Amino acid sequence: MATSYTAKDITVLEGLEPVRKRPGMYIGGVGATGLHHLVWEVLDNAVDEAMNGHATSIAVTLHEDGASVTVTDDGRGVPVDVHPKTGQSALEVILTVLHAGGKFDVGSYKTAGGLHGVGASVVNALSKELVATVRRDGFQWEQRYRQGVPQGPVRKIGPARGTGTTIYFHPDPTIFPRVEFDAALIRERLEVASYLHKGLRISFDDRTSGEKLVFQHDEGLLAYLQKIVSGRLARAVHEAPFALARDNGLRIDLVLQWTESTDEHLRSYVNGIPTGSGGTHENGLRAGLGKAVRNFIETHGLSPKGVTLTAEDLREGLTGVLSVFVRDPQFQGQTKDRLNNPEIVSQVDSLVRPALEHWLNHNISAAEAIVLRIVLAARAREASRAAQQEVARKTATSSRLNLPGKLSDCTTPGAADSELFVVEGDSAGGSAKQGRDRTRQAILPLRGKVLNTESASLAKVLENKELADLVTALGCGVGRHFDAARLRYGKVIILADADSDGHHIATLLLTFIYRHLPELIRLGKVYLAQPPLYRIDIGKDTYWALDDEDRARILKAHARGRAVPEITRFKGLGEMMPKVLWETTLNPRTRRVLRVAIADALVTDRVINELMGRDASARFRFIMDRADQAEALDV
Ligand code: 0RA
Repeated sequence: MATSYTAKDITVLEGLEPVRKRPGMYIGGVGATGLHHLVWEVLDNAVDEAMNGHATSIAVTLHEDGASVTVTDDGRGVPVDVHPKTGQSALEVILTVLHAGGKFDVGSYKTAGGLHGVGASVVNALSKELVATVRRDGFQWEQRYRQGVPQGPVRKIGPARGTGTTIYFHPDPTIFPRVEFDAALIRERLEVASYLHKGLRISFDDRTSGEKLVFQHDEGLLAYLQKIVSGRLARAVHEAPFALARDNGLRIDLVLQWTESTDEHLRSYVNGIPTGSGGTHENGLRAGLGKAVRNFIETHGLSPKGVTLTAEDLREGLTGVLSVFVRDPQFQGQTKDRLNNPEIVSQVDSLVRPALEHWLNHNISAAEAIVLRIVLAARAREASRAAQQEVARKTATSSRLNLPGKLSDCTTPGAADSELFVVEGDSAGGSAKQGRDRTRQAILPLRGKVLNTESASLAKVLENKELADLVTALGCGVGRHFDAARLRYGKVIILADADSDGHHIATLLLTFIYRHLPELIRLGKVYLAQPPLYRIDIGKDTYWALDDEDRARILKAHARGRAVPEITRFKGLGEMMPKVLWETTLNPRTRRVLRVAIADALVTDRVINELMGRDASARFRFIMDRADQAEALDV
């Protein structure tokens, strides 16, 4: 970083008009993702100032309107002195010149080129209003902008103590169709940043809800790992996690802990940006980890008899966080969340392998517990493979004979508009069977208890008759044998009572699908039926209410000045006449169904984990909320 810094150091590249003309080119779109990029951009600048050792604290405010944000840091303050030649201050240059951040110095990690690190000028160009405030040299300075255009020079507005930069901005509604920030998303991002940059204090003042939070973690990634592991309700198989922190050439921070959970859970970041689709840094980690663990197992003669360890076995139950800082990151993939720099593989590999092997050799009790866990994974895999093959064999020969006895199939299975209703309970199943359109609607009643599959292996899960029947009826196989092309229905619709038992069973089914048939959700095939809870008769008219709120709404809208409404509460689907069930819940023309979507795989995964074993209705509410967001109402 230069010691003295003025406007002349910043290369002037181009004006801001292209940004307003084609915002998508700079922030990846003008939807919610693009909108939030503006916050990440301003935040990244403040975090950079902290990473370079000049700031210790960042304060983020989401204002009451939910449409404007302020980010303050206690760094050096952007220089405001006007350069004699250009007539501009560094502040103005940073805010009006594309790609001028003063961040091209060696040793800084700005992510030029991608969706991130496009510079504060892009935020400015896309804001109907932006106010920059700088504290330095004993004074406070301010400059105001509209749509990237300065409304005047930098003004000295009074004395000030300390130093720092504050950016207030309100995105331009003529660019963004919907200017409404998601407080939860911002909160999550800030929390993660506080883990990735240990010691950094980040406060969040959410004035849309009145919530005030402070994130600060002196233990950094270790604290993050602890939170993830306990949030997943997974027991660690060894005490202290493996931790690696290096900063020569490549800055890398890594923590790993093996748990009893059956899947692998790695969160990775590049320059503080989540890389949900992994990439070369994750590949390097897997390579280095594989070699270190195998080497340890071989040197100590711990290889199991009769089963070979796969790469997946080595990582079963592994929970970890990987953060790397890469000079010129190239992001790839539809959502630009996969790192593509090839050189990173060997760099990460060659840092991880020796460090992990050394750690295993010096933490023998942890190492032994890990090897035990790995061997267990291999043996369980062998057992589960046999079970899966059994199911696959049954599905492959899926003639009528092999379908579950209690399935009332439709006459056109396999058609795009065919539907499988998974119905709780026999009597409800009976009504559904009578009320349905039998050409395209199949009914599978579930009698017994559905297993809580959150922490069960696939082999165990398939021992559950109800779930095995569901898999057989679907015809698409499960786990590694999943094949969407063999799916026997266009939609899978869960139909459960509108009470807490119904919610519970729907949650268990969704958990099973989310864990073992996630493709079904990704393909948008899974739905929740919306049976009514009340029948409301007013005079000759009949209305159906999904819940108490709906009931109140209907009464308010239709009951005034008319006959006394007659309200019937359904105790369960079973007591609904088949015709009524058809009209309210089954008939594609009149019903409402909610499509289940994975809004954010990480969040969903975490929330399902956190909520399992607790209040069933809370869990259900979460999933319903998510389903709502899919805004896919069937008409
Ligand atoms: C250019 C030069 C200097 C600081 C900064 C920019 C700076 C930028 C941002 C963006 C957010 N917070 C910031 N804080 C500082 C160095 C100034 C000096 O040498 O005193």
